[in-house]
Amino acid sequence: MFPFQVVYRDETQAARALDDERLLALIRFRKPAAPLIDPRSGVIPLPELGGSSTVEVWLSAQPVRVGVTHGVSHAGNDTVLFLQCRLDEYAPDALQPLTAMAYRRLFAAARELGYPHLLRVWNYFPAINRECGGLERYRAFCAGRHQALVAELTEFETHLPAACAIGTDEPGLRLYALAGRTAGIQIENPRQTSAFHYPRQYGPRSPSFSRAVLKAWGERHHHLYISGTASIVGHASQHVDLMAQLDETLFNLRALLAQANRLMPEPLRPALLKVYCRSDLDLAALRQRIAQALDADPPTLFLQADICRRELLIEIEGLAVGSAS
Ligand code: 3EB
Repeated sequence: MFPFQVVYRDETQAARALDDERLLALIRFRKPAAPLIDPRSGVIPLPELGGSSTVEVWLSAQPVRVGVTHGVSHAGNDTVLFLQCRLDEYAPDALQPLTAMAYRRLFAAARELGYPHLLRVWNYFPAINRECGGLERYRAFCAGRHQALVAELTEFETHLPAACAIGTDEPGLRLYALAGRTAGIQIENPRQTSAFHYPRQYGPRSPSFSRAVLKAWGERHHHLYISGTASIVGHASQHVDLMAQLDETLFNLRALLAQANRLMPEPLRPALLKVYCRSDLDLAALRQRIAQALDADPPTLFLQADICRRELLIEIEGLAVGSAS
């Protein structure tokens, strides 16, 4: 059995979702209206493209316990823990120590509650491409994350969570994470240099994440948490044209799925995608290319966002599932 499932719903379903005792997380996509009260409720402050108003709903298979520990809000069942933390930035050039602290808190809360394995982390903060104190803020973020992960993980290069790091227009560093009682399997992409081995030209500390994490939640129930994937081959960004970047990104996603499928009796199926793009676009054309390349038409959410390299126009992350019978 899967310990939880993730679905997209129309925003009109939000109130009903919050009444459900099996709700692990409810994510809205827009400007944050009110401060967080419910530990299960979060905001990814990015405009949704395409005219619909979507909420992301994480539903647990069992009853959920909620709380706040070390400033981290959390909701968990017997198997997984959803965590979130939002920190104010006290200075724009202090993102590194703030990020390190946020990660330390995530680990402290996850460990204390008995879910020591971070499987997936979503990172959002403003002005991701701005230079502050001589360093691009994305690179400062990477330095802080690296500092915390080196300290917290006993085996750094083989137990990195899957991740994405996305630029917003709203203040505050927001981290969302999924943690498990047991570890997942780190998957790297044969077409791409592992991000934790990127050369120094991309910043003083390499981005500490894995391309995907494969998690067996039972003999026949697998989740693949797919990191933000972009038009990067080796370590270099490819193409200036958006559609060419999309096609390269889809090649990367296919290669990543194939790599994970080597460990699977039956192929994983893409179940949910999130597409971040810098500008508003012809979504119909994008949807068509995605469906064609992946031979699947999973629910897909399009968000307008800044990507962590200036030249990148699009990034895709998501979830694939395997439930062989
Ligand atoms: C890349 O492949 C593109 O820093 O957490 C993708 C996914 C990217 C996660 C992160 C960055 C991150 O390097 C950017």
